Amino acid sequence: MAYADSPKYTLLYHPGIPGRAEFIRLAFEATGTPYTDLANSASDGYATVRKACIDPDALSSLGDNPPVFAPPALQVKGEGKGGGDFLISQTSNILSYLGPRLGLAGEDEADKLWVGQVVSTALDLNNEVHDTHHPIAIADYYENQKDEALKKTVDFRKNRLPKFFGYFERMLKWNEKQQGERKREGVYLLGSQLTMADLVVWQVLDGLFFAFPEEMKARTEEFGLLLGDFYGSVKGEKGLKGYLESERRMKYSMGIFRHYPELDRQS
Ligand SMILES: N[C@@H](CCC(=O)N[C@@H](CS)C(=O)NCC(=O)O)C(=O)O
Repeated sequence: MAYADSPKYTLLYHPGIPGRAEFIRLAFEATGTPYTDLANSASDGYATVRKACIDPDALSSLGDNPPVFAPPALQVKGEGKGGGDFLISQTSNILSYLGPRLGLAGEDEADKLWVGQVVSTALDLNNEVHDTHHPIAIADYYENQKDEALKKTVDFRKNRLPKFFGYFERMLKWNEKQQGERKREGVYLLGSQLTMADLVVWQVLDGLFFAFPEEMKARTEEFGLLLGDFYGSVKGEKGLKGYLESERRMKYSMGIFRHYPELDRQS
């Protein structure tokens, strides 16, 4: 596709895994926003991602943009300071940039900040999930840190999961009260329509269902509002449903959400 006809947004990330880029994909997919997923769509796409986001010696990125520490990054056509492309990184930063532009940040300034607050909390949980299988060294194999991973995961499942789930349920209950009789199409964390908060929390829950199926089954009764009503409602959202059933939705494998049966709840 010629540059002039290409979508405004390009996502730069590793190929073949949902990873942290999935939060950004969900925002595009749920709103029907065109985007290019560079490493998954062009044969030399990942070379560009590596140059822009992974080169440890880079003193700039994609033209005049500052260096990036790690993917994901978002390229926005023509929005750079000198008229070139704009490049930003850090998942939470990208999501707060896109939120108001895609209509996923609520209705006013307070909503925008509250959406950011829930998104940041869900991304904290996402990081803790990652640390269950890599508690010691990010660049080393899981097999070399199995004992520590088990200790970390037992605490995570026992203490951290219910703390995060309890918080998200309190958000759902708070929002239900705020909305009163207002008509809503689904179950939301903030306001009466889908926001970035719903998408990010949903994605972490979905990954947890894959990584710890036994733990999640056991928690479903206790957190029915979150793991039943909310999870099911967001999954069925217009725009998202088709994507989740499509081939574009990549499978979990060796990314943040991994299924190691020995780390799951033992019956
Ligand atoms: N806090 C960053 C974390 C970025 C990150 O850890 N990216 C991973 C892929 S999901 C990566 O490639 N990391 C390489 C590294 O940290 O050395 C974000 O949310 O964007």
